[in-house]
Amino acid sequence: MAGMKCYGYFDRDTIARMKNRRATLTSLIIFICIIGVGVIGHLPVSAQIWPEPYEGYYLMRGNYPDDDESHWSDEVQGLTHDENNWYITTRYEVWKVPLHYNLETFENGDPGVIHRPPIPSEDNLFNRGYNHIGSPAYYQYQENGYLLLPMEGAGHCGLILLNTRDLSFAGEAIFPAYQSDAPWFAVDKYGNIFTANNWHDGSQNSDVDHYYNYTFNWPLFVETGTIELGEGIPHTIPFLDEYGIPIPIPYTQGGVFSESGDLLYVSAGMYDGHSTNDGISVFDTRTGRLVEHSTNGYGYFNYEFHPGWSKYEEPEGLTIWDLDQKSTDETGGAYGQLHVVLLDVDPALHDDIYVSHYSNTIYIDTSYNGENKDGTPEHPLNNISEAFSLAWNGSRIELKTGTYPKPYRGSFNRHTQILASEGDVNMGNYIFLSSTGMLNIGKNGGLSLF
Ligand SMILES: [Ca+2]
Ligand SMILES: [Ca+2]
Ligand SMILES: [Ca+2]
Ligand SMILES: [Ca+2]
Repeated sequence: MAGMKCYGYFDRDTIARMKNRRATLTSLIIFICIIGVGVIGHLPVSAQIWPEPYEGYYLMRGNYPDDDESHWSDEVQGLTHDENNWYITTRYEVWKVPLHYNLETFENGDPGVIHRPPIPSEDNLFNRGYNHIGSPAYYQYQENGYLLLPMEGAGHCGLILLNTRDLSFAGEAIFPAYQSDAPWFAVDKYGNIFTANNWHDGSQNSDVDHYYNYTFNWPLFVETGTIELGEGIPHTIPFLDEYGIPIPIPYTQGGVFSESGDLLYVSAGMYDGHSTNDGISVFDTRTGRLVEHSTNGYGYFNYEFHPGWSKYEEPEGLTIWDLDQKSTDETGGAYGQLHVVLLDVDPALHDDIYVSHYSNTIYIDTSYNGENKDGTPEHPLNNISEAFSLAWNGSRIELKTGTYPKPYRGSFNRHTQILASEGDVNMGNYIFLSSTGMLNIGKNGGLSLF
């Protein structure tokens, strides 16, 4: 059975049946292994098998760059990526930076690095009525990659499209008048564009409590070069709290969908003071409701920023890119899955840049004796009870090879994946996971280990 994968999905009825029997663990192991052999075989877990992916990228891993003043740190607005490159926007310019570069030390002129304004040199942003680029999005249509830049100006805002291969201009479109600002773009898997107004809703001075959905006619664009935007259905989407009540989020700065499209991450805030619901908000796009919000200065989903005097720190854009499956050489030292910009505005001086990195994975190592156990790879927790105390919907718990005490006493009902890394895991002689083994726990199910 070496290398066999074991998977289990336990709904409430299954758990109830299991708890009614004394031979709970025996049933559990048999159930897991039957599913593993009969259904999964040796295939990796995929969204087809697990419709609820693990996209809760909430565990703060660190900052990199970390309060760094560099030639690209002035007025940074956001970032996105394709398979091999970062795309970073500042207020007036765009950078293309291959992933393998160190984000603190790369230079303009390094091979593969491109740095330019978003429109042809004979023209300029101001002549087109723009004074600000927001946080960008990336979309591939057919063979070509495109960078979508939200463009703001006095009285109107628009979209500029660039070819990612050389950041050359590919097209432009203007939004309807009610769209008074376009601080960020999030693009879904179909190429539809989502954005909020910056802080007012265009018709009155109320705080923004919604964002907009625009269709983009990609076939027409490829055929004719014309960008045709339409109103998506629904076109206006409210930000809802966990109870379904609309909430304002003024000063939104970035937005990105998780790969499945199930979650929308939104960053918000302003350098000159705290605003309502600033930080990072995460919405379930199927219900529209808030499922997680970052904390400021404490907790696992820590996005620490200090607006107002004296630091003037401002949240900016964000992107999702899984860098933990790549080597440090490939990533230039970047890590995690969610990457969020924080700009340390230094008025009249050069701004400093932070990029905060977050992960869905809680690490456990029974042999770790160091301090500051927080579930990161550098400071892992020691046992699965500690991990269950920390775990959230959409998390993963990764156990380093070893022998652990009895797995857990109690029940657990968060959507989590438990897996072994590197080698076999023995949990108290009750549960064994091979290096490719894993347990998957559904959001509405539950797991009890006794
Ligand atoms: Ca600083
Ligand atoms: Ca911004
Ligand atoms: Ca500052
Ligand atoms: Ca500075």
